[in-house]
Amino acid sequence: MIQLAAEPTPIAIEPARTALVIIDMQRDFLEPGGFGESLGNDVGLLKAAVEPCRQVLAAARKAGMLVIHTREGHSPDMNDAPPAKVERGAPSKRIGDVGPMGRILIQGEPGHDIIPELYPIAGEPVIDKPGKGAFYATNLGLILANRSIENLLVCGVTTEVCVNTTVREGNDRGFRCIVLADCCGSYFPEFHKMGLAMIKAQGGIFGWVSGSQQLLAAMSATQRAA
Ligand code: TIU
Repeated sequence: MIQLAAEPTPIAIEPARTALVIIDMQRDFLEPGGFGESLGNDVGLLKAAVEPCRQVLAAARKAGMLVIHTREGHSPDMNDAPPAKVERGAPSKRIGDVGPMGRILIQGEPGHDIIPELYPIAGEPVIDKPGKGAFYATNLGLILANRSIENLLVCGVTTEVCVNTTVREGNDRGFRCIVLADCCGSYFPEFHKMGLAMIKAQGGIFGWVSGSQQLLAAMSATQRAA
């Protein structure tokens, strides 16, 4: 068991029943010229999450933990893109428009791909999702059930949008969701803070909040004890 320091309480998790879920660490959100910037955001704000994610990813791989990556986006024909999403707001470019990294948020385009630092390796499921939550209209629940997963360590962007939505979906499906705070990022520092606060409030109403260093320390303590 990994004895993980977390808020509002410590939590014990069994590595074989735990998946690391890395949400939407795509060029479209983290690099200039993609979806995030088209919405008027400073994409540089998400950079701080990359190195903690990289360390956690390396540790999870070494421990043989299930690693799952997600990507938000749509098929090239955009049949899975709700008009209400595509037409929303007044972005400089809409989903499906051509930008410097290809068509915005479209599968197969450079911008839709995961950043090189966190690139998936063979055997790691990559979930393409049309919505903000990773369970909606995907086979994530099936993959987790088939592996008898009970706990999700959640990283990625953005804290208050796709991370929060996925944690709420996962919590309702019975998973213990533990968000690694420094492995997440937002275009709005105050939303990052509040996005985490609302997960762990009320005795952990949606889940737990921990951090990369707490997880790494807990994992090495487990290995030393073994
Ligand atoms: N805009 C924003 O904060 N996020 C998204 O649109 N998607 C994800 O969070 N992945």
